[in-house]
Amino acid sequence: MKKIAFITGATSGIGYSISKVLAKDYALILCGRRESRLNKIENELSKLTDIYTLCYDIRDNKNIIKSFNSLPNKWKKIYILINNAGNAHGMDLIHEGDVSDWDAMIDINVKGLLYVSKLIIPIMTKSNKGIIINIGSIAGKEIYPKGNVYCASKYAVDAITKAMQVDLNKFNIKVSSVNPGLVETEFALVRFKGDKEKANLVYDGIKPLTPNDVAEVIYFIINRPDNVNISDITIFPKNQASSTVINRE
Ligand code: NDP
Ligand code: 8X3
Repeated sequence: MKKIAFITGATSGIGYSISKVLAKDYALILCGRRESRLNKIENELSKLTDIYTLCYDIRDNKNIIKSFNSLPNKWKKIYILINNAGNAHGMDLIHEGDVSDWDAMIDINVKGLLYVSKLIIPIMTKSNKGIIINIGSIAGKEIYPKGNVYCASKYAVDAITKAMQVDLNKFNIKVSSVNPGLVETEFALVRFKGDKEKANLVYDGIKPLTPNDVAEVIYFIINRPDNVNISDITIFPKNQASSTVINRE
């Protein structure tokens, strides 16, 4: 079997594109909550490589552990971990935010990433090799109005990436952080709870990144020579200069 890549949030957007790009070279463990999507993607990509799907909510550590333990031994030799699952929930002034949105962002974007990493890193430290790529965001580099808790969750991802780089350095594990600006996925639809009009405004008048643009950068990072680690990369669409400076036509 090919080397194994474990991808969280593989059911849509960036995670799905990463799965397609990596299917050429790796066997894939694909995770997400939407089982029907996982099955569809498995059907599509199993023409290219071996696929194993794990269906869980990344907030539920017990279930993650159970799913992970259900993997056949040969599937546990994970070489690449892509911590991608995550979303923004709501966009409100700090004192007007919904507490359940805050919980979702901290529990999914931060704690979920930690739960998964805690299971997979020991495999890498034991084998003294591995690549971890954490999907952060420009929101983890600069705060923007009403971004508050989502930004906090992505600043946490940035800190966790740096902490991984320090703690895992002696284990020969490469850790990278990929920080996109505006990418057209289901992200805005989730943030605005299905409100298509609001979601469309996010990309109004610009040509946003596609999820494939981000996946190609990840492919590039993975395929650097053994002595090279891309520590941190920020990717914008051409029309974007920062979280708030966006050239809309
Ligand atoms: P999508 O909404 O298209 O994809 C999000 C993915 O995360 C889905 O596969 C979803 O799967 C998974 N996910 C969400 N919540 C959970 C959960 N509770 N348990 C398990 N899986 C979950 O958005 P993107 O592809 O844009 O987002 C991917 C990553 O990129 C996120 O971390 C996001 O913060 C980051 N990002 C996105 C940007 C953008 O502009 N789109 C820019 C910068 C960073 P399912 O629903 O099946 O569980
Ligand atoms: C997604 C990019 O600017 O919508 O992380 O927060 S932004």
